[in-house]
Amino acid sequence: MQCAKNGQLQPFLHFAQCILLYLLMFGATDLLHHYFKTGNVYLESLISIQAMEKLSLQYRSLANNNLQSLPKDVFKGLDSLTNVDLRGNAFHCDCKLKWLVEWLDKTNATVEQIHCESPPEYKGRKINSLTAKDFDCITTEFAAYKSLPYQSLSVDTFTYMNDEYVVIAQPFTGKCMFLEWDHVEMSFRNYDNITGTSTVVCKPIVIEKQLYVIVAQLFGGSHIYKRDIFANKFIKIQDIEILKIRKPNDIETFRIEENWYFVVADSSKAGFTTIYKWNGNGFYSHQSVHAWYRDTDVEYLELTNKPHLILSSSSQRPIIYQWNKKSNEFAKHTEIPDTEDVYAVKHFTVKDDVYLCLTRFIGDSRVIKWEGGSDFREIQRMPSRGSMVFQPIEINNHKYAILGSDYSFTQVYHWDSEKGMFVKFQELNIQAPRSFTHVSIDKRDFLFASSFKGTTQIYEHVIIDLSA
Ligand SMILES: *[C@@H]1O[C@H](CO)[C@@H](O)[C@H](O)[C@H]1NC(C)=O
Ligand SMILES: *[C@@H]1O[C@H](CO)[C@@H](O)[C@H](O)[C@H]1NC(C)=O
Ligand SMILES: [Ca+2]
Repeated sequence: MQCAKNGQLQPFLHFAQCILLYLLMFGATDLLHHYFKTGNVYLESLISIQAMEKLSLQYRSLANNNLQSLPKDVFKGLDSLTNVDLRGNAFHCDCKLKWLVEWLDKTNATVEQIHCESPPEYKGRKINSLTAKDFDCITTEFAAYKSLPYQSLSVDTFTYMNDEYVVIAQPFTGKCMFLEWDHVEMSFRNYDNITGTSTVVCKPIVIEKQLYVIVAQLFGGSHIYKRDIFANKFIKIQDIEILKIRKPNDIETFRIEENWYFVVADSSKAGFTTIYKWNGNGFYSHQSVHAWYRDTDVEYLELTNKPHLILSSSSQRPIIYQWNKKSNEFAKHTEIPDTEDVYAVKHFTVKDDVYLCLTRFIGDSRVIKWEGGSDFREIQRMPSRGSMVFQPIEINNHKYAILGSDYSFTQVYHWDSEKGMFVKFQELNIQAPRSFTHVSIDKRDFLFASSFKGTTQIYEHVIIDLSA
């Protein structure tokens, strides 16, 4: 029941109820009894609820009520309180009571000593010995935002002409579908498409304000497109050698000393994983690193300021290549030991430490820490059931790792910096997920989850204050 609206009281019939409710709400049953016994209810003289608050409600007792919590703002506006008795209750000291701790800290009223009854770690603690810092009330969640009615493989985000875009590879319609953010409607809308066949990866790369898109296809070869600003469309500028790239599975882009590169992992037996370099007019093959291995994934990262590539293959352990400054090429550096059947490797950092998420289709996916050189230490294992992606993601200082599954729920893990490992966080229902991509627009954070068999899902990363 709303008793006051815009400072005005509701009609008189409500008014009497409001007074009653008000007194009951604050447990001022003594006052209530007193007023009704003596018939001393000066309704007419009460102009507003605020006026009543300023009346003589200086002493407030909520003692011996077995209360576990108190509604927030129960004392709001009661500036004249001088005594509050909350003894004899069974307070549950969780986020819902955080406001009381803050209020106790700043009120001038005398409050009798009170204690927490629960949770166990706080049982017997004096409530006024707690501080707001004792309550960890901020949590996050990936909340369903929208589903897009098509299957997808790669999802990438990029900034172009000061706007944020998303490009999604649709294998069955053969499209690279571009989405842009509508700042007025606050939603994603179609921007343009590049139409082809069996598209597996659409990789954007912006070089000197010019947008290029590497479109990898299983059939009909792979191509490079350029955004033509004047014609306002994508035009094909280049084909990628069909002899080297037969069955592309993954593409990464990177920059080493002012030069732009991309690398295509090729998963056919006769293909070559190849690095291409931008020469000002087009991309030219720079180095083929791996032949005959059926590479499923490539990862680019820098370790002690040196560029590295990690290649995952279905036929052998992940191989790490290191950039050689003299030859301007990658050279084999080491391999990750004791790791068979790794489908993909992705890295993340915690302070200066580099960690790797290793995806395995069946068995256990793993998190390992790179201790320099050829030394790795296992941090933890996660059971995998048909996993094709294990993606680390950082959103506003929260670190996650998302393990997709073809046979069960996708598991979101959250990094626990005290434990130095991931802990279970949330389950998502996505059919055959293939990539997870963080898209940050207008101070909002989205997670795009591609799906090979169902609909592409968008989640919004939301922050929840449990004390609110
Ligand atoms: C407590 O008393 C001080 C000094 O009289 C005053 O400045 C302050 O506003 C009071 N605080 C509250 C919450 O009423
Ligand atoms: C891109 O494709 C979608 C459907 O797949 C269509 O609705 C949209 O109009 C296309 N956009 C352009 C610019 O052609
Ligand atoms: Ca990759």
